[in-house]
Amino acid sequence: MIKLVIFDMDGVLTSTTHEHFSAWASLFKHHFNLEIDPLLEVKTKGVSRLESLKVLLDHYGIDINESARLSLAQEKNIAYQQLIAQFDESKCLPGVIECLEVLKRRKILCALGSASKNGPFLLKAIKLEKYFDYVVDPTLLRSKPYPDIFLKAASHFGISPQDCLGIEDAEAGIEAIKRAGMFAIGIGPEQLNQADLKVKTFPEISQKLWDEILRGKKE
Ligand code: B16
Ligand code: MG
Repeated sequence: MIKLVIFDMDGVLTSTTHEHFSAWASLFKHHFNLEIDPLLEVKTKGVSRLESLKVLLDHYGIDINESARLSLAQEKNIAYQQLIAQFDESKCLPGVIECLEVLKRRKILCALGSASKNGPFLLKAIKLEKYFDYVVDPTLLRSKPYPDIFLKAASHFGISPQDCLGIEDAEAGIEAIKRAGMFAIGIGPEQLNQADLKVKTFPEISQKLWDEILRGKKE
């Protein structure tokens, strides 16, 4: 029986993928005069800021020290925050509010399990804060695909991972949910083969299907 649902942010509640990637693109143009390949976007999805930077630096064979990395990551974040400054409730992805209402009616706990340190800001901006019982702080935890973020949410409530469900749009995130021993819903355009259930958008999950999933009958 599912007692806790852990939501990812980017690609699940709202989409910030474009904003993250354009902030990286301006940074690489400015510092290295490089146009970053759009195909790299998928590799930066769901992983932490520093991991995303590593993916891009490794791809272009750029070797810089730790303090230069931290400074680039900080600069990227300033650019990113400018791009999301005007986010409001119109940025919620289709069916998100209806899904949160279903869970609230059934008294199922909800947590945010995002790799983003901007998660609390976004949750407030898109007016979903009232639906969430807990927000995991990813600061000291290992980045997805490690299961830490999902396990932290479960342990906060003392709920067994098998009574938790995670919802993710990225390969790294689905792997993290499965490594945590939880039921994984994959959402969005990617294949996400490891997911227990894969949908393109929330409205695809009917009331009947929610019933089955929440009762743990959907294997
Ligand atoms: P920040 P999610 C992830 O969000 C993004 O998909 C990823 O591109 C980003 O690097 C990461 O958050 C960290 O974000 O720089 O704001 O701390 O999918 O885990 O909600
Ligand atoms: Mg995501």
